[in-house]
Amino acid sequence: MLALFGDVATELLVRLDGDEGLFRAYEMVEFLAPVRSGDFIEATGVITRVGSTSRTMAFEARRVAQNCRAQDLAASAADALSEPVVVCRAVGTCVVPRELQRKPRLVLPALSAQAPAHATLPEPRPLITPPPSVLVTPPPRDLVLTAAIVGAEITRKQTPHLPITAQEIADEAARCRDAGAAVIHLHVRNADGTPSQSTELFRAAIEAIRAKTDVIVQTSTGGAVGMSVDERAGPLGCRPEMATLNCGTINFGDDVFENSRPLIRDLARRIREAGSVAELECYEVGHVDEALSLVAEGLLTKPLHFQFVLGVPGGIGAREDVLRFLVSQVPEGSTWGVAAVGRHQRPMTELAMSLGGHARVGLEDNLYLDKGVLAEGSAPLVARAAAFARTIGREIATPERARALFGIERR
Ligand code: KMH
Ligand code: ZN
Repeated sequence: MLALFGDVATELLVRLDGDEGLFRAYEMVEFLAPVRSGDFIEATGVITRVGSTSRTMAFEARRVAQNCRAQDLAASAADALSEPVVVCRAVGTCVVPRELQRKPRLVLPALSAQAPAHATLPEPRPLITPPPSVLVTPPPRDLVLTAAIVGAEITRKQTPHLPITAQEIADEAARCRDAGAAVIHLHVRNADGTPSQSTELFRAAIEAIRAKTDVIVQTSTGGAVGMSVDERAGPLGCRPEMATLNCGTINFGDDVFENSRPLIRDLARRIREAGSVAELECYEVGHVDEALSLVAEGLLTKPLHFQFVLGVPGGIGAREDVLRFLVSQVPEGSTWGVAAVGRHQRPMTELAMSLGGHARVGLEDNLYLDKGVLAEGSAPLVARAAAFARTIGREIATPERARALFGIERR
């Protein structure tokens, strides 16, 4: 496993610094599951911190296929696993002396730093055959990172890093912008921390953000479960650059997040009247069809921007086959991103970035940087996503570039 990680580290350093660098030390290595001969292991890595000469990296090795070991089958018979098994994780630090750091030239297109290791096949076979739309479209270079920094459901009890006041929200938005976010998905809170869709609270938060940074502010029209449509539409009074439009009802944990067809149409009209660009939140496959109905009815205009929200208990699962199918459903010329819940946030957003999509991270969807380690705000999650994006050759879009991609007029 460590030999694989060494190869991954070398590729990451070549991509970042144009130099192979040196591996200095592992700070942590966890062996999580046994590896046997005939297992097919895929190793990936991401740069999590860049010092003046040091580069810290997090690695993961997954078993993706294994030998059948059955007496009635050929010795070479192997099965692909429906879910990869994480067999090893590690964190290590490499060094590239200053004089060897140079701006790398991208010679060969490659999607990610990966070291496939197996004895019998020259190339790892994909577990699922990608639909043609995914295969033939080279990933766009620009990648928009959205930071969902407040949310409506998480509490200060769960994490002390949740911003509540307008100033705390603006500070966190600026930190996320510095880490690579172009869009802030915004909810606001009352002073006691409860969720609110008050126009005035949104205005205060947006003004505080504007005073500090140039991010696109995307206000929620989902609010919190149980809010009325008028309440949910509150932030549209601020004429935000962007606003979410939730495209269907789902079970949301033990609650029901109601988005009846009349309510969706009502909010779509209000978003259009506010001059905001809609981000289409889809928690189920049918929600994509609903968005397309809105286009047919003249309530939405292309280009469309979809956000696939994966892994909400009661909604569609956070799985590779699910994402590939959803992507195959969006019309040509659309953009799409992934927001995934809890432990799914990192792998599913990394998959989205590898497939050419955009990504949303942040405390609204996930509180943890690693198992049992609270993220100190959303900015570290953004920084990690940005580091991953760079390693696969994607360029982090500035807010200006994101405005151009989504057809937003600056306000
Ligand atoms: N709080 C969730 C029930 C959105 O912002 O548009 C809905 C939500 C979606 O967060
Ligand atoms: Zn939200």
